Amino acid sequence: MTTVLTSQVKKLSGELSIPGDKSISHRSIMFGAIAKGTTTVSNFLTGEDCLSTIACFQKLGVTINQQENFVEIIGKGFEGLKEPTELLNVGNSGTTIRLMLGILSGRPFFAALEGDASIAKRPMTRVTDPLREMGASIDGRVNGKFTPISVRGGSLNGFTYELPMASAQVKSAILLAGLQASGTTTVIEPSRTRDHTERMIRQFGGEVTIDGLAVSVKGGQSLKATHVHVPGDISSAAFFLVAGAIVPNSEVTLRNVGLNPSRTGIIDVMVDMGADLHVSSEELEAAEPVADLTIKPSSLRATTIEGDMIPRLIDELPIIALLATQAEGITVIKDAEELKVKETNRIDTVVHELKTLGAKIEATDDGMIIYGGSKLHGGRVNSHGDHRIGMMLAIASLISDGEVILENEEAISVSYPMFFAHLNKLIN
Ligand code: SPQ
Repeated sequence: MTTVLTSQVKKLSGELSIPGDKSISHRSIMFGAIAKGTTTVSNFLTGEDCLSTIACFQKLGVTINQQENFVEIIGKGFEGLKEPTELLNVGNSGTTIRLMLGILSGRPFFAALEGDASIAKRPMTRVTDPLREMGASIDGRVNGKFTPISVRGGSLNGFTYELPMASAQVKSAILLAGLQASGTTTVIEPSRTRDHTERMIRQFGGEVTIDGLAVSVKGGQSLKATHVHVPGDISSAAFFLVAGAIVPNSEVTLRNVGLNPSRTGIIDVMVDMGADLHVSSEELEAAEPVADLTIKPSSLRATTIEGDMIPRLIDELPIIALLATQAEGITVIKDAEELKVKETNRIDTVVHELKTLGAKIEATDDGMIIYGGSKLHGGRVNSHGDHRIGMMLAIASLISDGEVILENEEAISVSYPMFFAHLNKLIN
């Protein structure tokens, strides 16, 4: 679908309650399914990716009742999962396929997984290689590199694995397999990535040991059902944080945003760039910390984003690139080659689409160089089927001085189905 975006906006004002975190919503279904008892989930994200996770577990024989953003999962433990009679379709969701491969590796049955055209291009050997090393039989296109992928699980051996890249999905897949393996499984990360899986193991009554960059689980643990309240997704809030920082005269408050330190790189970078960002009503004791965020425009300066910071804001880099077009000076993003294997090659799509709107931005091998102080103009842009690119372009349009037409707008519903409704609430 093609849509004409709102441009030349004079100000944004008001407050939003940010929808549930995508990463935590996926994991709440998965842990509910492998735990024993009835798990309830509130503020579940009803984005297409998380609905794919529900559909996959239903095909594995798990009873899941969903009513809007409240979900009930009747878990019967790992052993309650049944051989599916149909293909498991993960849609556009990398998290679903990679974490499910970890779960299915320990199950003594056959399952086959597929996804959409974007999933078919995303690398899977990062999970299939270590899971095979643990003992799972996995096959797939190009020797297990791409979907469709089949897995015949069984008994697994615990092991120690040094992650070649910073990836929470790979870490989580191995930990989920490790919970079913003999002995202890340890994952050593090159940089700390989001730790929602580790937190959820504890929330469901399991044990996980964290020693620096090493995360270990013992096999044979039994998880117990619980209630999960999903905090607002900071990756969704990021679009309105940047919008509030670059649209003149704005004041926007975002309620209940998840502030897990492994995800708050966007806040650190925005503050470093001079953003007028205020954190209030912090609740740090919950399984996942939350707070309200208020943002107003201010003069912004360029920055360099690299190293251990990258995994803490990997999904926010497209919208940070837009922010950097409005800062004074040259912003450099380095060490972010993982951007190339997301829903699109996000280095190429960000650079190409922002250039169409008049930004001065260059792609590098592992990131981007963004020249600040650009005036954006109208143009015809494309999400390329990537939700984060679509939302970044919708925010860019707000400060463009001509008409912006967005192609493939529907991709946005993967993570933020009410995105345009929320944006319009702030414009009016
Ligand atoms: O699920 P998917 O498609 O991989 O989603 C993305 C996103 O932009 O929403 C990445 F494209 O988020 C990933 C994130 O980049 C979600 C995630 C998780 O829930 O564990 C971890 C990150 O991926 P990775 O590969 O760095 O582990």
